[in-house]
Amino acid sequence: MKTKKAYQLAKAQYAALGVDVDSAIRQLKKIKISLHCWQGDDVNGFMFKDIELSGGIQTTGNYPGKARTGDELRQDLDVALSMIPGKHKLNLHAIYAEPDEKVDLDELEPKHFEKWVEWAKKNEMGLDFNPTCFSHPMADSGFTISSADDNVRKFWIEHCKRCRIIGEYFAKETNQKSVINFWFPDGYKDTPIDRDAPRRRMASALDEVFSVKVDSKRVVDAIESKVFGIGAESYTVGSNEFIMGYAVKNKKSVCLDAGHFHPTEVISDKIPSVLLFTNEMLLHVSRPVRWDSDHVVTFDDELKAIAHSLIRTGLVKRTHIGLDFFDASINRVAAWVIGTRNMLKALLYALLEPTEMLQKLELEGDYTSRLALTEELKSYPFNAIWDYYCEMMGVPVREEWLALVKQYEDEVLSKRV
Ligand code: RNT
Ligand code: ZN
Repeated sequence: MKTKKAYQLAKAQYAALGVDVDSAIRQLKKIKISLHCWQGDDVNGFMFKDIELSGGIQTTGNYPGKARTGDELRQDLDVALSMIPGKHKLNLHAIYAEPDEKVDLDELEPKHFEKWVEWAKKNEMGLDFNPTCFSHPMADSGFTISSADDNVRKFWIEHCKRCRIIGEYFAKETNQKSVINFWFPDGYKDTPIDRDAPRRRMASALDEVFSVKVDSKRVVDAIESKVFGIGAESYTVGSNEFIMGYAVKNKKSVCLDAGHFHPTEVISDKIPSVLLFTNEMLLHVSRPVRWDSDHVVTFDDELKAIAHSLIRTGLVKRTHIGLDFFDASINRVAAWVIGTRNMLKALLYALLEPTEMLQKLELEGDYTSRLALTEELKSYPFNAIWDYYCEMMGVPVREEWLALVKQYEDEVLSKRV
């Protein structure tokens, strides 16, 4: 193995600090990342043609080669997955259904996702799910399940109920838990008079959605808060307090999206607090640049802090790690590869920390040593362990993957016109 020599030297350096590198690798191998299908086609889906993305989210760029069909998206995912070490999950949105006939969101059934299930089984992957409460005429008012219009509210409640049945089907078929994430864009552009009624309506709509009995051992319901979206700058029904309160009261999971808080707030600090009062959690790892701009996840300080929060405490066992970004200005397969490899790298980086030793220093009040060692650790030969892990798992080492993505772009993506 070409990475072995550097790995052995690095291993010895970590061992001197009391870090067991092989155990870190074993732990990393078990962690699954849920790849979001929507990076592959700019959140378009296959159910409706030429629909504009709504709900206050936006994809920018028109890089050639986006997937137009389920088969193309699966082909692109296969390529991305061949460059990502480990077995992972796919996170589907409802609009990625492939019905034979025209159906609407309130008519979706498990059979409309058969092709995805077949693909997931073939790849030994789990499937997570999301109702799509945007990019649809019924969401044009800016409100979905908290709408004051009975018809609109009923439509979205029905859609969400069906999504839970579909999630249960995914879990049964793949024999892995399915996390269903509920996010609603509901809100006002300008200052509302009544900040209370929409929240009451959202709470009772959620009660109705969750009244459908599904196997709670297999299906995890998560709800995602947001501070604001484009066009809903003044009021968001599903605010952080609303979502936290609802989840804790009703024993649901919270989804923390890295881009859904004020710019100086970080989810790495929220993780332990949320998990103190809930059983499981979903993360939407994303990278906000000034706002919820959903940039590709990079190996930055907050990503490392998220990984530390999960690993140091063991909370990773109760956390479902999903990704959420959509960049149409670069090769979309590369976006998946970069973001997912970075998430895994950050987890490995955290796993290679002598946490017990640092914790002891902290308890003893030796903050000088705590700072000195955490800073020195930043330049330990972590990359040698990562390279070895990639080679061991049969995926490209370092930037080798880039040439393969470029080749795929030349041979396949550039022909999609
Ligand atoms: C929107 C939320 C939500 C979406 C996906 C597509 O701000 O983050 O999770 O990004 O459902
Ligand atoms: Zn999100």
